[in-house]
Amino acid sequence: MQETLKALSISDVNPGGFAGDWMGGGKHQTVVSPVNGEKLAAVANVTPAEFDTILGKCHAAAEAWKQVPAPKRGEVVRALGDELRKHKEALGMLVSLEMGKALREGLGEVQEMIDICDFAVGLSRQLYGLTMTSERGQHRIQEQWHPLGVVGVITAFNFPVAVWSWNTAIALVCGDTVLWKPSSKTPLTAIACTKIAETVLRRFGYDPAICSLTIGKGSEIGDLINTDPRVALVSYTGSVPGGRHVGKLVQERFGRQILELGGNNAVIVSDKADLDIALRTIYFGAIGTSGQRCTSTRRIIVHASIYETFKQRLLDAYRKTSIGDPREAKNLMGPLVDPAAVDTLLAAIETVKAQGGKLLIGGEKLPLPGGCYVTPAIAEVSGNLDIVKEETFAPLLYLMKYTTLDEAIALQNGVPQGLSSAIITNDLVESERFLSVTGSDCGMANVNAGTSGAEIGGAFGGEKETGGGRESGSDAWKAYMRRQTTVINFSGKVELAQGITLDI
Ligand code: UN1
Repeated sequence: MQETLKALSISDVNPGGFAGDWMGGGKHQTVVSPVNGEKLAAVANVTPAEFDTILGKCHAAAEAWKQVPAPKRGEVVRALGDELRKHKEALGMLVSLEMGKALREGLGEVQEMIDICDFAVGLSRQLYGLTMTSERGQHRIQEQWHPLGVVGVITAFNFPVAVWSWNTAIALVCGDTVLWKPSSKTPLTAIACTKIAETVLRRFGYDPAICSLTIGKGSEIGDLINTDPRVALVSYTGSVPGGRHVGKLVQERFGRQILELGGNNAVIVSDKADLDIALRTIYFGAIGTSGQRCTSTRRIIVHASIYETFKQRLLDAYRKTSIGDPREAKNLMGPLVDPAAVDTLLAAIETVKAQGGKLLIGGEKLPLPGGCYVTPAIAEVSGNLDIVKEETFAPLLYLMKYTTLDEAIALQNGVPQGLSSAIITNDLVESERFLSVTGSDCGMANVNAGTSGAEIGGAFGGEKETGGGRESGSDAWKAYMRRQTTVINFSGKVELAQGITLDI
């Protein structure tokens, strides 16, 4: 533990604010590891006055940064990726220690950071606009993309470093600066990442306030980000109620926003499925990150003819799940993030039962140090009960039955969230139907692949209460820039559009 903290320059007490200088004159917060209940380190939160200084510097840094040619900005991102490669082991371990995910997943998360840096470096030589034909002779219409300014990045505990990197790597090549407010549950990984970014920016001679940090409560520091017009874009990852709050505040001032909110992801298991594929993808989707991914598999909709067989196979796999210290390779499941998350799971299970569902397995608190370990639960339900429509951020999987594909798709779409979805089938017609306009209504729809574990190359995000935002790959970069449509007249005379004539 000490070795990891040292490798990432984390001290006993760490200032939680950065914009070229480190500062933290606010309340001290002790970070306790859910792995064993031991203290990791303390963080000094920023005060509102310090927030103002940090944002001021981050905003000022944007002026020079936007004028650096994009491929040169890409060089910084390449170096950031290289630095992350060097720190992969330590950072992956700190992710596990701070929020409890299995080390293999902590390392996978850092790999996502490296991957998005590679993607962004290529992007730095693109950032392309379109040209259109003009109705006027010797005119050209063209669009170009300019940086926005400060991007406020508010992240959740469950992907404490990757979500920052998706936003930051793209924002940096787009010419924006970044002000990061991490979850109060995971401030140490945020400090470690900011230190890495600081080293890289200083090495290149750029203003380190380009990657600023502000640690504090969402209701205080988060709202200062949401309401300040100096923050051009707020990229928020969190719960639906959180997103509703952020959305209103940012919209009020006509700021831009990217919302990545809750998921309620289902897998349809067809009678034409390869059940080995179904089992492996659902198992990882449901217990990975202890069910605390926004992409976690929460519902499985199984064809009636294979329902009992598949249920037994899944229960067998669940029985064998090794749960414990996430640093040990044999453990597939670590703790939940904190004792409150355990209470949430136990309460949800009681509600499921009260609403007519049947608990098949799991949902027990384990007597391990730290008090955050549970056994993953499966509940059998008759359909989308009220509790099933909510995202319980814990390893609670709902199992339901279908007979026709129409019915399965209706169940899949019959929740307020729309992030990720999957069908396991070897039938081409079923697969195409699932991906068609009358199929899955989610931002991500997979065939014979699970709901979680999206690659950074695709656009990441979802519909309905998931918020509509897109991050990461594809053309998600466009949300981090402002589009400018330009008309260039090289005719030597004035010709008005829409055929309007003017005799003067
Ligand atoms: C999240 O849970 O907020 O697709 C992000 C996945 C990961 C990212 C999850 N690549 O599961």
